[in-house]
Amino acid sequence: MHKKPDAPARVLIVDDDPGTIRLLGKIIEDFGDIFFATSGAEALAMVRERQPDLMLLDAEMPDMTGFEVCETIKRDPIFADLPILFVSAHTDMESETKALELGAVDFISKPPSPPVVRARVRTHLNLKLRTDQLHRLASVDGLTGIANRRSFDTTLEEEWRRTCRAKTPLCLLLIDVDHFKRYNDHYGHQAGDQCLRTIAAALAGCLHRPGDLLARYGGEEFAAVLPACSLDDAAKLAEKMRQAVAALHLPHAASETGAEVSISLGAATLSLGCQTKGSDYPTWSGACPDSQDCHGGIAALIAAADAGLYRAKAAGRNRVVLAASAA
Ligand code: GH3
Ligand code: MG
Repeated sequence: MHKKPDAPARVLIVDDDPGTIRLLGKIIEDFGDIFFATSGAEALAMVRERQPDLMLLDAEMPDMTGFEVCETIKRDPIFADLPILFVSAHTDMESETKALELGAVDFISKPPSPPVVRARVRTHLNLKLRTDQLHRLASVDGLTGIANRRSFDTTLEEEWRRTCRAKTPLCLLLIDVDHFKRYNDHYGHQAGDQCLRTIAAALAGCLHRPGDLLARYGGEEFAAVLPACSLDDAAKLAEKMRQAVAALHLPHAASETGAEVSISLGAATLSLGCQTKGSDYPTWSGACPDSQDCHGGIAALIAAADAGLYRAKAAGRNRVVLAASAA
């Protein structure tokens, strides 16, 4: 989990002894937003709810030891990056080795020395900040500021698995700018870049649900991953996107479609056990990829949306086409 740049650092202190919590809290009080948990179960709930940037963790607690807490967090891919610093009276080599082997970044002995705690917390918070920056750089498209292809691939795979578990529909939109080569040829590559930025912002403005992802799929092509969304709703959203780009009234004197920039869209769905009876729209039902077929299934979903896009282009562009069965 990565925090927004410039937000204050969030540090979780976990200890069953309120005295130690008070002491540690006082030592690092100026480091950001400090909050506490007095048991392992409470700590795990807080990690999920408040997504701390760093955790100071007592090794010995009655219900669940710090080692168990650490192991649980490191097993969860969403929270595995959380830097955990053990704070323990057990300064033997065995405890320290165990903590580090479980994925902790540091081990501080009790009673805690204020300068040592401050120095170590500062170092690991700085590292966490840089890791977050790198994650952001690795997942954002440099030109448009929306998610990049890498992010799209990861999200689609995660959502595909979730869809198969939850049996809720998953929709995919592929969006392509019409006659964009001609746009570049006519207005120049820099104007083309600006046009892509403007279109990306307009498309992003159409998405409001937290799970939806808009990404630059490549060149002048965008993609939207829409989890738990019916094909009817995806079709409405696709049409809203088409209209949002039309409403920009960006001149395109070289376009064959009209005098303004337009987009074509293909929509497809994966719907396992949740097909809408009487729907006018064709629905693709793939095999459940809990088996090894995950990548094949994702490829088929993309191919189905791509087929819709191809038909939208062939039918005259500036339109939405819902994909026929890809199975
Ligand atoms: P169609 O309506 O069939 O999609 O035609 P098109 O011209 O849009 O499609 P084509 O694939 O022939 O051309 C895509 C163009 O998009 C060519 C390429 O130079 C341009 N393009 C791709 N990425 C970028 C970019 O990052 N910036 C700019 N300015 N142009 C780009
Ligand atoms: Mg194009």
